[in-house]
Amino acid sequence: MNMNKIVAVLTLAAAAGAASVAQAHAKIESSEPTADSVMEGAPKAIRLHFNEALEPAFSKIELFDAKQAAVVLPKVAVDKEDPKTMSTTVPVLESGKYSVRWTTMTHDGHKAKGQYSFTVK
Ligand SMILES: [Cu+2]
Repeated sequence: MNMNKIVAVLTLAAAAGAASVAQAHAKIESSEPTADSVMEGAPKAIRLHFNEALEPAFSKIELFDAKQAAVVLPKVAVDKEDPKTMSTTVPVLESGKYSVRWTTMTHDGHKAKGQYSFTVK
């Protein structure tokens, strides 16, 4: 390998490294219910939209009421047509403040988690 080739390979490696850092983790882009929203009626589902495709086996949505008691939810599903979205249905919720906690993993093996709240009037 001559010197020019080595420089070219190193430049490519650096570019690849920069690209993987730039899209390092799944970021939540939007959600239903939206963060900090006050809803007139209880939501029937929680849907979370991300910037990258999600691994269903490592994706989870938990819901807690104002007393931090867990609301039992069905297993989360990643949309077949939109693998950047995961969702679950929710039982009928009484009025109050709820917090959503989510964890997920993208196809590159990076895990991400977050939480937000919404209020049912
Ligand atoms: Cu990543």
